[in-house]
Amino acid sequence: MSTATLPQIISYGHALDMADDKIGILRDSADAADDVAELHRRIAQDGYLYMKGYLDRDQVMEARAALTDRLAAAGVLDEGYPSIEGVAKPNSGYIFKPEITRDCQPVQRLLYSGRLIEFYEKVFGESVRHYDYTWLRAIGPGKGTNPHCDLPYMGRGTHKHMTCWLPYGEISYELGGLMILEGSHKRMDLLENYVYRDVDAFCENRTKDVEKVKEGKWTFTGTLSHNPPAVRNKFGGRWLVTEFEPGDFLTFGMFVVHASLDNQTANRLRISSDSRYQRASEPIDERWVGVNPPAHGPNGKRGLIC
Ligand SMILES: O=C(O)CCC(=O)C(=O)O
Repeated sequence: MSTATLPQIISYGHALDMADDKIGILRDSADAADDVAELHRRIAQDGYLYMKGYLDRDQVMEARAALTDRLAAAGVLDEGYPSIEGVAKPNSGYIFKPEITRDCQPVQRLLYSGRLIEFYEKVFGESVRHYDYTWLRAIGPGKGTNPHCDLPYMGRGTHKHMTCWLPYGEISYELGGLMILEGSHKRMDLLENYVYRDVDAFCENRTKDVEKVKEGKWTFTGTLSHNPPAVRNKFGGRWLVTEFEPGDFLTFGMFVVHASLDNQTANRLRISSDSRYQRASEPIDERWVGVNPPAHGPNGKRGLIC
């Protein structure tokens, strides 16, 4: 696919620069699915693998149906439409609902058994452990996610784990999927003062920090920037985008800068999950383990003397 036919891409309220050296298309690695050495080469080089059509489309759509039923029960869908269409109520905003994945067997099966787990076993070369927490996003019209790396949110165990971003349905440029900043994982010169900071760590000898934590506020949100074009100008590389289909997934490491396109539809929700996988032999971040993981709540906070 050439970038010449791309519509204007908007992310976090900013129009991206559409010049060929500033925007590109995610590389589809489905062709290398059975060649582990090549997958490793691409992870090292690109920082990500976009596996187009790798998963069973029907299984993904079954998971979508289960999720949209739960979104309907949670009262966030417009009742004038069949729930499977995922039509948002007006002003629905950015809906984050990890809890609806917990007892949702079609989602649990899709993400944590079968083809996806076998894929990570192949990539990691050993048994795989996944986080028990599943980030489920149903993003209404408006802004998507701002540029960040994942490590600040999940860096207390291994740093070699991977995120799997998975769309539940077709995601056009208008509906707004994930985008990756090309080569950003290699820019440790620009990342090192940002990426190792833990969003749940705070200075317990600083009254202001302690007050914020008590009020349930962040002292550091993990955001790298609110301005995707400015991040690109600083890091170089291109923002890499695509239109997603059910069966696709995009996986990447903890040091890759990514963000999402804004949802420019009138009323559709963009439904996706992000889940995490690591080598079973490596330490795991305790915030994401258990039936009801601590996550970024009070039990996830860590006081430091700074
Ligand atoms: O879906 C999104 O908008 C953000 C997802 C994300 O940041 C992630 O998968 O790490």
